[in-house]
Amino acid sequence: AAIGVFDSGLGGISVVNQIHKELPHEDILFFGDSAHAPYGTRSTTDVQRLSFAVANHLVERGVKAIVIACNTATSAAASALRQRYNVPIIGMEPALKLACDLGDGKPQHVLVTATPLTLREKKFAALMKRFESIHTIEKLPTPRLVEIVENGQLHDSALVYETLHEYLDDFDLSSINSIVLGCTHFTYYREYFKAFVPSHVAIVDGNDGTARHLHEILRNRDALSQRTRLGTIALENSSPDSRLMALSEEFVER
Ligand code: DGN
Repeated sequence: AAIGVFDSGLGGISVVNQIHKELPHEDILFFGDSAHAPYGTRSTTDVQRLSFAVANHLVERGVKAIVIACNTATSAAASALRQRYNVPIIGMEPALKLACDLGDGKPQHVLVTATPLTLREKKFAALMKRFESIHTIEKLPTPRLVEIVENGQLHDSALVYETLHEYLDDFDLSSINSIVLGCTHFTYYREYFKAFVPSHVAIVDGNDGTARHLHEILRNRDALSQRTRLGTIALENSSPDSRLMALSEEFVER
């Protein structure tokens, strides 16, 4: 059986790529819900309803696990999904722990970028609570970075830099230790962020941690593929707009 992966749109393909690196013999079925993107500016109940629709589809396709390759859908729906389905549900969260750990015990100043929904949900508040007594954590909702990916404008560097200016010019970046890319769409901006911020600022995301977590869960369940050939990556999208499929194919690293 394949591993099911979904996102509100195309950001989750970056997680697919990381899973394929971590578990090269697994088949992966990715579903991008671009017809309903973005999730990040919707209400929690809306995102729950949409997540259930996608998870139902993946379970009907017989997947052995579901990775919610979206911080937003994880915040809103992961625990509800876990109650409904028997397959393991692997979620994501902004990689705040990774960012704080980079300081080797020294207090860190961390800027967390994510969607508005992720940053206002209880899940993120609980995560922040674990670290804010020692570290300085600032939240920065950056929903336009989702739109640029979904509109296929990621190569428009003038637009990207203009957007980064809008979001980041109010911060004293020289005092920041790291920026967390707390939305799977943002990982495509890694090089832009690197070029934009002072060189001492680390850029971290949760893709690697999610792929390793999935690996561990499948291993514990004895559910890893025993094949030796390379796994396949299949892409699906809810949008009838064929440009989104073409864009999806560009993101995937087979
Ligand atoms: N890719 C999603 C995330 O990681 O939060 C959100 C994208 C969106 O729908 N705004």
